Amino acid sequence: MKTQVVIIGAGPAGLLLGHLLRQANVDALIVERQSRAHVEGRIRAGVLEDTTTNLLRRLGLDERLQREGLPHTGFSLADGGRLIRIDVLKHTGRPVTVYGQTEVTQDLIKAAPERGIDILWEASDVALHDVDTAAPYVTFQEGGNARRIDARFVAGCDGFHGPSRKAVPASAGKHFERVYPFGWLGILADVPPCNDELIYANHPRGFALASMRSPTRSRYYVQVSMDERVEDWPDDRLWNELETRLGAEVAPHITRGPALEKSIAPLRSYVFEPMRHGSLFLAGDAAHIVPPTGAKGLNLAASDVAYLSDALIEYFRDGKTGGIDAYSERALARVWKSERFSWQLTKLMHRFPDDGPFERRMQVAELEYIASSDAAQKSIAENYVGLPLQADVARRCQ
Ligand code: FAS
Ligand code: PHB
Repeated sequence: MKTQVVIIGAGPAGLLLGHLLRQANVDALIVERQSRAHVEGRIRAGVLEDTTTNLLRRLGLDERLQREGLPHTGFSLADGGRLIRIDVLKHTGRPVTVYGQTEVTQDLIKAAPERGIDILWEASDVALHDVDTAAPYVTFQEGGNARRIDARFVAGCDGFHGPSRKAVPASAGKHFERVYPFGWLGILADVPPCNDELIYANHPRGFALASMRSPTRSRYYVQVSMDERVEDWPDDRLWNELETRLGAEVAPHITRGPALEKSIAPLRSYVFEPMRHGSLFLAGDAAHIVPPTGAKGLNLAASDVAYLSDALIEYFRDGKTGGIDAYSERALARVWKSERFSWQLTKLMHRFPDDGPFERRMQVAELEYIASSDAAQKSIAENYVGLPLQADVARRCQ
């Protein structure tokens, strides 16, 4: 098989890229390891920046998002039972939208066939070849048959554990990583949310987050140590812990119900540089990971793809290489600012096992400062709604 861009991975990054390239008549093929049902069933992110919703609107794939997405003008930080509301609309003029990554993925997959986007599901042993040449190719097994796709470029959108990043020679790449000494135990339940907006809570027993997917479906998280297992957390224990950590004001509004999904996600900050090697471009979790505290993971994948699609379209339409040559530097500039915000909010809102009284006093002082300073709240707000894309790319992505 031959195409212009072969995309590895049918997560948000790969699917958005495939749609944006197709819309500009650039040929692309998506190769995905899992089944369609597996990908469509994943429960992950919940908050979209307008960077992401703009891309869906530009693709004409925001009909369900407009109908079911929940615009949020703020969120709260809770500490010692006190809620500090960050009014993102007042400080930035922009809202965020609560709409699950699951829904985004389903919308993009559903629209693929009618738009001539081929997704090869259940591809195994995916391997990248000759990425440092102008004629790279990808091999894989599909239904027991060995397959090969030749392309001009390879887009590695295969997440943290995929093969693309590993196709970059060790001498050509740099890793930056911080692994956190805890994870997030998440529960999804068909119960009404306890609050109209998200609440991030710092409690002596650890962090908790009250989020949602719709007026009838809630998503909650508690910080747990890495030696804990989902089996250690029957639903009642988790609901009790959420009531304790979210505080006496919120607890009476928590409605309990059976878990539709319950899982523990590890937390890490990770960046791989550069995000391009020869004919291979990395986008999304294949190149970087953030702790979900800042709701940046999915949105960074979208901003990477805004830059990458813009660059590849320029190359195939005008034969220019300015965009692809600038891709890594442009994407990383936004990635590092989101890494900083996610790391800072994680440090502020979690209890670290090695922290002592001084570190706790720093958290208290920072929360006190945020509660009393418009400037501090504006800073958090502009990072939470998403820092701007480079102006020329932003204009084309509207
Ligand atoms: P993805 O990991 O979503 O997609 C990569 C795709 O590549 C997958 O479909 C995978 O099957 C495929 N793939 C992997 N190896 C392959 C191979 N060898 N061949 C072919 N295909 C291959 N972000 C938030 O903002 N908020 C959250 O609450 C949040 N919760 C998360 C919970 C979990 C458990 C995880 C793992 C991540 C969470 N994230 C969250 C981050 C998440 O939303 C990512 O940022 C987002 O999925 C990134 O999208 P992609 O880059 O497309 O990567
Ligand atoms: C979610 O609803 O899954 C969610 C929301 C905000 C975050 C992380 C996760 O920061």
